[in-house]
Amino acid sequence: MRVIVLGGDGYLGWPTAMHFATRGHDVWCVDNYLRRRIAQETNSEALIPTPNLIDRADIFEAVWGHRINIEIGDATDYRLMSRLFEDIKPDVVVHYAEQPSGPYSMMGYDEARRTLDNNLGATFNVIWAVMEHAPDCHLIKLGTMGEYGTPNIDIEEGWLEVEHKGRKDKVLFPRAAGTLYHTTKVLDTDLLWFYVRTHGLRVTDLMQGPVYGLATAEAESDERLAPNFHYDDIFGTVVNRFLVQAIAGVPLTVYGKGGQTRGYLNLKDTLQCVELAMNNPVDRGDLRILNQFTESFSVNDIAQQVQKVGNQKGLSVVVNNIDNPRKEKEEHYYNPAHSGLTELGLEPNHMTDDVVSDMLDHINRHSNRIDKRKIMPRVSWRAA
Ligand code: USQ
Repeated sequence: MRVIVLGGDGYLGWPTAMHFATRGHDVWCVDNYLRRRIAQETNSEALIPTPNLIDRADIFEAVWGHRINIEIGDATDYRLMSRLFEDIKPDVVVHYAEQPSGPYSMMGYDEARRTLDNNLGATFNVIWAVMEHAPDCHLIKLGTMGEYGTPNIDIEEGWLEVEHKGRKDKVLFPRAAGTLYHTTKVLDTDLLWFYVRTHGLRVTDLMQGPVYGLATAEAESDERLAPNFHYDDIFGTVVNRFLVQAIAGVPLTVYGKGGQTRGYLNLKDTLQCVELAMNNPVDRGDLRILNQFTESFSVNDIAQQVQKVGNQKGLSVVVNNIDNPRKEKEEHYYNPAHSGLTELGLEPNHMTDDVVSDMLDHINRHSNRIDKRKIMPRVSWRAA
């Protein structure tokens, strides 16, 4: 298939591009390095230095013999998007081209505005580029489990059957995001749903939980092909942060009581899920929403597991409950459905002790690059 990966420089985008290329698809990778720029601006660079996309594509081709086409450009620039979709006529577009950090989106007006403009602008342009130049293209959009928040009822996969005053209908599951970033994803879903209804787009919206890990088959072949692995408070997700903290000998930063529960998945499973969505397209006029995670954990569960495995390896891991910089429920009900991807064939890579141990070993090889100034939270929701 002809596949465009928007946001192809990112933690998920680059591994996805390599995964599809090794499976024989024609891949175009588009990115404007926004995340790299924000990481520099906020002193939040990734643990492992990664070459730019053009160099990475050359290294990948030398190792694997497949070419990934690179386009350095901004998805919020419609002239670029229009030209790309007109030239490539993709069968599939995987849309990751969003500012992905909740904390960054909560820093202040400029960061919130940049997140809003980038994320909505990119999604709007993808929709229009598909409609104008590739109306049969399957648009696979990375949403987030955070769109739903933490309601006191079971979370369904995207839709809710309601009965109201004796009548029944199916509506989008109510959403209540906890950051401006997560709210842009709610708005993305509404935009997509509007154009699916009115223009018959073909869309899969993947509600993904926090991702952990740094190993994929392709990335392991050469360290220069590694994903952008962040452990800072801005871009680092909680499991990745705790692993680095364990190696650095810094107490694990559990925010508040640590009962915050989310659905997590291994980076390898992100690739599986996106591929399953691609290989099982929806019809035109369908918005399919799938909850993309494999296991639910509280922050305390994760801290305890990292502490146990770390201590077995001779580290002395301490867990610290610190003031929660975020506004979120620290004890709550959480029971989201996630059968859709399993039915499509997902075979989960669970977070076993062996998986945690391997990740610790991998990070340990780069321990000299850990900058402890990036670990404590620097952004508070309440400051605004
Ligand atoms: N947390 C801690 N200590 C830390 C970091 C985080 O206790 O040092 C807690 C947070 O307070 C939160 C939970 O861990 O309750 C998850 O936080 P996170 O930073 O791993 O994830 P989040 O900010 O929600 O965002 C990440 C990605 C985002 C993606 C989202 C999926 O950055 O792009 O959309 O995970 S989800 O959380 O399901 O919305």
